[in-house]
Amino acid sequence: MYRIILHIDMDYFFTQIEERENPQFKGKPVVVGADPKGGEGRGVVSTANYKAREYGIHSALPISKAYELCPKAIFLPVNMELYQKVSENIMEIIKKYSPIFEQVSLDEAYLDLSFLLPEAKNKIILKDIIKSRSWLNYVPRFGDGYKGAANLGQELKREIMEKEKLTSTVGIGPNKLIAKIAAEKAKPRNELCSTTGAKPDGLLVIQPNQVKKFLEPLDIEDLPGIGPKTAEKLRAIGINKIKELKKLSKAKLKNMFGVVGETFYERARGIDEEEVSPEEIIKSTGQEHTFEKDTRDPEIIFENFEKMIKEVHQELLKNNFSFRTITVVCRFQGFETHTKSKTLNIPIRDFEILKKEAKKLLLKFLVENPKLIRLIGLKMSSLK
Ligand code: TTP
Ligand code: MG
Ligand code: MG
Repeated sequence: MYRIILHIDMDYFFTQIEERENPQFKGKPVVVGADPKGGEGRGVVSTANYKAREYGIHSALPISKAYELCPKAIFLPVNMELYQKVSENIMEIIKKYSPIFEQVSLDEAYLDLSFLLPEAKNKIILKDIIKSRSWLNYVPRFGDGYKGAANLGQELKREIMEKEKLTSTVGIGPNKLIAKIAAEKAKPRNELCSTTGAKPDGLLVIQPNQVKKFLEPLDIEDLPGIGPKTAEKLRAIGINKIKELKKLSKAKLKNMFGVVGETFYERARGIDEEEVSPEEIIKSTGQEHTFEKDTRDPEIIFENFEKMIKEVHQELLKNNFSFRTITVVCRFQGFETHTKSKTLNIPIRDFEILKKEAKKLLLKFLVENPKLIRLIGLKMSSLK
């Protein structure tokens, strides 16, 4: 089905909020994350503003490394309460722009804008959604089709700036995949948007007939789902660009990467049927814990892990969610990081099952790898 999807993501979110609250930080490198403790700190960077990124600092980097790269940066603790409040305010603004809204993280959301399509009036599904509110008034206000979507996107950015004094980036395309990549490419931190030649100004529209030309020159790691490990395997056989990835058959990709390989085949061609789904507002929840010292002491490890299981479970109950997938993260000495997951047949919320499955996963790490452990994490996803 022909659709128009918008993706919006706030720029350097946590640090931009800190800059807003502390105008004296403007123009200086700012890092939000764990305490660097003069270079001895053991946690990671949550995010860095663009000035700090010039030094090579980015999300998930060890805070000690960030300190080494730029000791004069302003290092701030994570003020989650503030960021959450700002996030709520922003989401309230975003969801006014379409009846079909999905929040994917604190600073990111999708809107289905298909009601702007000239033929939308005739579509029964859309009619139903539109009935309750006068979404079709948006057509005379913004214009229709992709042009209308671009105008709506600009207006959305402007309203967030006016009310929250924060910049954001918008991507628009025929599906979630293209909208997300478009937003990534339009980020003001990218100096040049190589495929279009346009200067990224925080909004990029990719129409259906532009998808192929937009995707093919991009790097394989620009494709959501292809991380450094997958990319390494592909680069080993000479595949670096999406255009090159398209030479591999579905069977070959499945052979190399299992079922997800098939999605790479679709994605390389800009195909993504996933709906903007209002129900799954939070897709995952979890926690991480970095030990004061790398350890193999089962008492320390499991005491922290059980505490984490309890807290994450309580968070789920509070939000009235059940889960299907349990993921355990283990970071060993030297920052080597591994994850293990278990997906259940049906969504549940039972504490005992969670505890049993999560501990089984962690135990596997301990059995398979003799190294000291630096960090453990627990994540629950496929939330309902
Ligand atoms: P992102 O949207 O990934 O990053 P960002 O908003 O900081 O920068 P960009 O302009 O590139 O979008 O993440 C949103 C926030 O989520 C980020 O400000 C901090 C938090 N976060 C973490 O705490 N840890 C992480 O590893 C990542 C990726 C994000
Ligand atoms: Mg962001
Ligand atoms: Mg984001």
